[in-house]
Amino acid sequence: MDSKGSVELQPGEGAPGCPQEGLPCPPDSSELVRECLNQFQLTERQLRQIQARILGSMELALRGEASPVPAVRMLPAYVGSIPHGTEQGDFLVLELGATGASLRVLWVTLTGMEGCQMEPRSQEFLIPQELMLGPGQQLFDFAARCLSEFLDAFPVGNRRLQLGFSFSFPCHQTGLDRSILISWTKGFRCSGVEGQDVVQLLRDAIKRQGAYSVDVVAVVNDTVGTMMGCGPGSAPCEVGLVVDTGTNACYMEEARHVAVLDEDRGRVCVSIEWGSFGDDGVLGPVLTTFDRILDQESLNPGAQRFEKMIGGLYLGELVRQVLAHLAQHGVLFGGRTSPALLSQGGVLLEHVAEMEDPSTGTARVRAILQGLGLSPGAEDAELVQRVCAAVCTRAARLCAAALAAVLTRLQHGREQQTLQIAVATGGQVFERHPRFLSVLRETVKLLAPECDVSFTPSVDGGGRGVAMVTAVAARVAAHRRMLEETLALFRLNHEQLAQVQAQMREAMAQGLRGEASSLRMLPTYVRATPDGSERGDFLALDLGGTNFRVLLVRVAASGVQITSEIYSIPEHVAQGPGEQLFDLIVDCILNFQQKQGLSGQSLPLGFTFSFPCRQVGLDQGILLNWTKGFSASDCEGQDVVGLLRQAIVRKQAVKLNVVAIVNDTVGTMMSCGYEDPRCEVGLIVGTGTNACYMEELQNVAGVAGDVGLMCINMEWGAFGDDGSLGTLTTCFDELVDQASINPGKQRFEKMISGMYLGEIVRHILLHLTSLGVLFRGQKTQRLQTRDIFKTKFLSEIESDSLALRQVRAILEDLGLPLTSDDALMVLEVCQAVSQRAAQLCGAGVAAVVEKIRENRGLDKLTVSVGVDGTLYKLHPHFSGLVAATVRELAPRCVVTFLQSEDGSGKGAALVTAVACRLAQQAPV
Ligand code: 0WK
Ligand code: BGC
Ligand code: BGC
Repeated sequence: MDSKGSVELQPGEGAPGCPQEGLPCPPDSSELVRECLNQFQLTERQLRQIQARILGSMELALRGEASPVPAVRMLPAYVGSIPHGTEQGDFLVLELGATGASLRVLWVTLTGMEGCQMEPRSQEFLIPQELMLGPGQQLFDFAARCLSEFLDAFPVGNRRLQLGFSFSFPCHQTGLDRSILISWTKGFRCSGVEGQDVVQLLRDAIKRQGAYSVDVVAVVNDTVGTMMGCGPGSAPCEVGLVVDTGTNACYMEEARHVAVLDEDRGRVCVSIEWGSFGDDGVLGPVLTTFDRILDQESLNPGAQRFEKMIGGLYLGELVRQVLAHLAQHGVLFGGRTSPALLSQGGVLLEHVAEMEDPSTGTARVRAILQGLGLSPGAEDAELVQRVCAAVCTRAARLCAAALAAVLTRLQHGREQQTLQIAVATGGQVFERHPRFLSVLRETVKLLAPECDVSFTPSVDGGGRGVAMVTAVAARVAAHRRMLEETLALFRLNHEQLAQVQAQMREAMAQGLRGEASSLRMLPTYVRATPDGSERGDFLALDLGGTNFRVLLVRVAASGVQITSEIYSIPEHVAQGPGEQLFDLIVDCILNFQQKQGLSGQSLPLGFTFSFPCRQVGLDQGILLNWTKGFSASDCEGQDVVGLLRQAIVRKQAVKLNVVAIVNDTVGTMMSCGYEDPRCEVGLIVGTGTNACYMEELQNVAGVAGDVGLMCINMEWGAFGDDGSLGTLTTCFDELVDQASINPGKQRFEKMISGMYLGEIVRHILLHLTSLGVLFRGQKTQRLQTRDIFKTKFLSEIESDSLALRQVRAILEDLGLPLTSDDALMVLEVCQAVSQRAAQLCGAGVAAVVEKIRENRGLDKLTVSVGVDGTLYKLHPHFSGLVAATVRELAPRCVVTFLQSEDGSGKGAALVTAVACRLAQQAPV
């Protein structure tokens, strides 16, 4: 046992006392016969070594550690679930490569009713040899011609048909309908196909044929079709074993053990491609001289060594080689040969199967040999039968060793001591060869005694199995189409985003001119960003985001120091009497002062109030309307600072000196502007969304003066409240708006901000569930619960580091019964919703920076944007998408986004500090 656990097969363990190939053989004919036949004898020890070696290679490949020349390939087949028999409909199946030089087309009708099966109608087409070795396109055109010739017999009309492509060659599958051919095997070697997607080649050929509209929705390996076609009434098969012209097997592996898959639950079908076992030379010691000759003369020398010892394409050839050898040594047929005996392919599987069949009398054997141009004596027939038996028995025993390795792998994978398993078998060797299955069964019992294996011949060669997979694929494809149709509503192109930018520019101009506009463009009376000379201690309040915060901000030469406390505003207070809300705010201030030892002190206070306010001064702001789930009564139309002062009086608290009320966008701009004087835009993308920027005073109607700048709070959350976003809003946006406490309001905000994205996703999931696309169509109570799908889930689900399995964990916590396909679709829904939000936000920022650039008549503008808000900060891709959209829509602006570290409370304190500084400098 070497370090990697693989077993070295002991050389020369063939016939006792027989020298290896190339050494002279003694003249005695019976000795010669014995030496020939002994070469095909495998000891139990050798079979166990082959079993162990195949198991080792399987587990290496599953872990993705396979050597460059993988002994076995372990190719995931993207078939996760065993069809649940409810599949129904008419499906076409095209089989290529399973039975050598023939192609088969089937029409399979699945009734969806257990035990009620309609006989598939099929037609076989012989593939001309030159097509198997010529340009690939010709082969696929031939397949398309056969398909339409087959369909000519059916009343198809212009019905769209779905086809499953059974392609029996080693392929890297990257999806149910995408499969790259690794290498041809068996008698095929067409050019221009290896490394290509064989589904696309078939689709192109069907299109060139142009006779029928056929969708190729699935491609499967013949072993998968065999496993899936496991006859009704028997235990579902979990292994598919094919011994036809070639040989291979597939089985249901635990998904978590397949390294290339990002899966930890459920099982996935893996095509082993064991035909290539031994291509790394490990079978050397048991290969006979005849195996080596056969391989040298084959289309693919050195490849598919294991297959060439088992597959029906080769058994006849091996027998021919041995018979020719014995004849040439005068042991058979009186030393005479025949063209058939000396030419490749002269002896076929059906010859071997019939001759080897104990029930076939010597007379029949001799007749077959005569058919091959030989004149067999009486003894010849018996010896030929022994040769056939030796070759086929070895094949069956080798196949059993490989199957035993699969059974052991299943035991390992399922951590089971014993195993009860159903194996579906398919292929000519099983159908034609009388003893193959019994030798296989016996040897499996010997090599895997703890496994109780039942063998179920697959009905109609796996055609029904392929149809089942096609039905599942058709369902998956239909679901994908419905998902794409739904998400297409959220995909905004450049023109649409440029349109939003232009509409926002227009609304900004109207708002600044004081005309009707969905953008109120509120003057904030903040005329300057901090110049660093501000000093002092300030209290700051920060209301309107996720948390209500009270802050003590110390502005000193050495910088700004902040101490803060977070308080929660319960929903019933945010939506209760205004007095109660402001009383709670004062209680928090008092609590904070007490904790900070500031009780009794009256520090200048800056109030970040993140709602639309018409300011008539720095310390006076009339609340226009609540947003973001707030609706406290008797506040709208009131001066918020007044309401705070009244509460201070009601609470007999020391007279707090409220100096400034600022919007959180302004606070954020000021806070970042303290570090970077180029910061002239404030952006919030959190519970709500909004932006402010430094506008030329001359452009602001209703405010005296036309020199210098003034910060404008755009209140862009309300953009589109005039219906101008109607072309972009979806039915899901309408549902969210209708269910909100301010229907028809804040439409732009409701497509972008954290308070709403989760709800948009939830409505899309409900819609897709009602279409049966998600969660098997089961609408759970929880999914129908408002706000159950938090926006933070989008950030978690879309994080690159989160594998699908974690996505599933989040969704299962929501009590959603889901498959891995569901998890993937939920991820795509989240991506579509957050991408649209980020792009719309980017279009808004592009409108603002372009406005500033044009205001200043600059060819190029360099500006910074101060940003805050949970969604912007926590979502893995949001900020990047916003920046990309701004680069696309405002290429003449170099925009730096500065994430605000201390929130807008610091900004409010700085606005207060500026106001205090200006007040001190103001001439008395
Ligand atoms: C933190 C700021 C605050 C603002 C909030 C927005 O200090 O003024 O309202 O960000 O983000 P949210 O908390 O709504 O996610
Ligand atoms: C191919 C397999 C196929 C097997 C049986 C082999 O040559 O590589 O993909 O399953 O033949 O048809
Ligand atoms: C408010 C704005 C605020 C924004 C971000 C919106 O709902 O109307 O005033 O700036 O949310 O918090």
